[in-house]
Amino acid sequence: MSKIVDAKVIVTGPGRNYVTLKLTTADGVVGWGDATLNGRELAVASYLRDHVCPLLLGRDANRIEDTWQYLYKGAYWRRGPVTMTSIAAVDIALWDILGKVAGLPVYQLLGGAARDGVLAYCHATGEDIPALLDDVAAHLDEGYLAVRAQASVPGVDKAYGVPPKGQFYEPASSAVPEESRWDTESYLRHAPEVLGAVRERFGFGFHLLHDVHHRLTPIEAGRLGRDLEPHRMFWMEDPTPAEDQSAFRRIREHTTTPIAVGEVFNSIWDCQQLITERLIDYIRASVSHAGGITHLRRIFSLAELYGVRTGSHGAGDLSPVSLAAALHVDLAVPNLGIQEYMGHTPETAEVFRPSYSLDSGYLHPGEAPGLGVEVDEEAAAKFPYNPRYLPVNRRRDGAIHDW
Ligand code: GCO
Ligand code: MG
Repeated sequence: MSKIVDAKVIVTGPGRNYVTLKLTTADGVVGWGDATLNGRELAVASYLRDHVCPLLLGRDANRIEDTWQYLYKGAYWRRGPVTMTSIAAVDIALWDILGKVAGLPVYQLLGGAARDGVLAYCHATGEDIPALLDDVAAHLDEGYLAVRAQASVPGVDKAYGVPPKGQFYEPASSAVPEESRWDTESYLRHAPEVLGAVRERFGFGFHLLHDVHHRLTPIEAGRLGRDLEPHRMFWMEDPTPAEDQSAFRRIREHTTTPIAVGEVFNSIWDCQQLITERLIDYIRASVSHAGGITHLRRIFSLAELYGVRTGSHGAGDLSPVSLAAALHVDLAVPNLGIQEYMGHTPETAEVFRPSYSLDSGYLHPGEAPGLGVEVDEEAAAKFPYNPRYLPVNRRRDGAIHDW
């Protein structure tokens, strides 16, 4: 029995906002969990501080599954991003503690490495096609074997995935959501041209990915998928709003372009139909939004049964604690597809010191016991929280569209 004696929530804004949970056991072992929910950070901080931390004190840190069930079933009100991010943070911190106590990296506790490294995909972006091609070239030179390509869309200001010149991509950029205009027809005409230009210039010797960011209807997504078939995509991500699971059947009827979805999912119930009916090829749930290592593993096991591979969300709005947790799972599961990796800002690196590494396009979580991430609380205190919201998308007529 190793009792939890302290539970503390740290809110910090090193370049962007992160919420981190710190659990300490009676033996002085510290575990870290990521509780960041982009744009709704303080709701999770409060859920943890006000409703979860008091319940953790005195509990046995080793009883990870029991704690998960206690928080999930015990709340009565199930699922939802705030609840599931909070449970995830506790779960991730408990796995970190278990690894540190055992003196083993978490992936060893999950059954050991099922591969030598985790295939990573990076983000390439450009204001126009030539700029995108330069960025793809730079990433291929860095050794990446898989590249996500996004470019501006004619007539659409502030296209998803494209940063202002020379800046790191960070969509949650202002205290009130920025508004952008969306034009589906323009996007549908332009996207195949963009991805075709990438293949024309660099060939087929690397994996090419694209994120639609939930903006199409099923039939539009079917058309896009078909137009992208000559470019042999690794996947087309989030083609339609993710909560409508049966909609994916319509996309499937029209295209062989592989489909990935899941970054907004919180539980296995959000993707049960998608997986069991084989409507997708990759499940992209994130460890810190979908109930932590315990629950993500359950989702990935269900996916394995149906031939669906994994592709964990790894955007910069998940902290390095989250990325480390995802990498331990990635290394151990049999059905890994790929891991998103966009890195973090230098300010973030002042607060979080991970031991994962990138080599020749593959990530590895490292051999440090637990998750292998150190958090510098003094550095965290130097970066105050700044409210930042994701943008809102409007169509030409002003109606709200999916962002
Ligand atoms: C991705 C995602 C992110 C999200 C972000 C929202 O594929 O990386 O789409 O860019 O927009 O995580 O907070
Ligand atoms: Mg995405």
